[in-house]
Amino acid sequence: MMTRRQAITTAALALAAGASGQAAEITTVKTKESATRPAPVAAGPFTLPELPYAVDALEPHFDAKTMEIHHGKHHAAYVANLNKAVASQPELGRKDIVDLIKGLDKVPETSRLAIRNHGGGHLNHSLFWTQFAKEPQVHARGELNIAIEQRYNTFDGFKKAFVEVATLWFGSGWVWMVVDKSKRLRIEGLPNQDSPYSKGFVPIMAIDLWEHAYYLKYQNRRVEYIDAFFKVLDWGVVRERYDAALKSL
Ligand code: MN3
Repeated sequence: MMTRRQAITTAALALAAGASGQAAEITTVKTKESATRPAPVAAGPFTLPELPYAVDALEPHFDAKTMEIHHGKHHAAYVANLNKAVASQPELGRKDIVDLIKGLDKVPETSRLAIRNHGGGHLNHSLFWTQFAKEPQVHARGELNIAIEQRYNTFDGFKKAFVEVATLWFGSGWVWMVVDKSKRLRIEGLPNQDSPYSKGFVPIMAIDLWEHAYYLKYQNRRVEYIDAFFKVLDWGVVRERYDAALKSL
């Protein structure tokens, strides 16, 4: 299924390629295929991003079944409900998800809570999947490591502080590593699907502490889940996000 934006891009590519070009042929086939498929539930401008690895890539730390349900059901539901929330407001659907969540206070009050919850859920999970790797970089490097050592003395000092907040976090929510407006690193716990972007922070790493993220494998053993999280967290990605955050602030 193509989103409206993809459809526009595809149409533009077809025009650019011309009627005899190879790209135009491929486009024709794709259009025919998608025309025969049933319309998905709550289709709209926002789409579920694919996982950047196989569902079992993070085994044994994150099991395939949890990944499948977490991504394919939970994240998909946030996307579907976000599409419902913007269905009557096409101008909101045209926004980038980060801009939409950054400007939550400008969203009409009637749909603000739905967008905060489901838009936040979509954005948070999109940031979550992309920070892991099968063979991750297990230690921060570069400017990020310097900043961590300045703020938390050592890399392990940071981890200890983060684990403590994540372990003690009460109820559904996320614990984030963010960069604040003064370009300082902070650890922030936020409830539900609230996003650091709505509070003026730039998130660079996060742990999902909703039970759906770990209960199937770890049940009430949250500490083991947090430990597993750090086994697959790719500090190379976190460093890239940190460098980008410094430029954007
Ligand atoms: Mn989740």
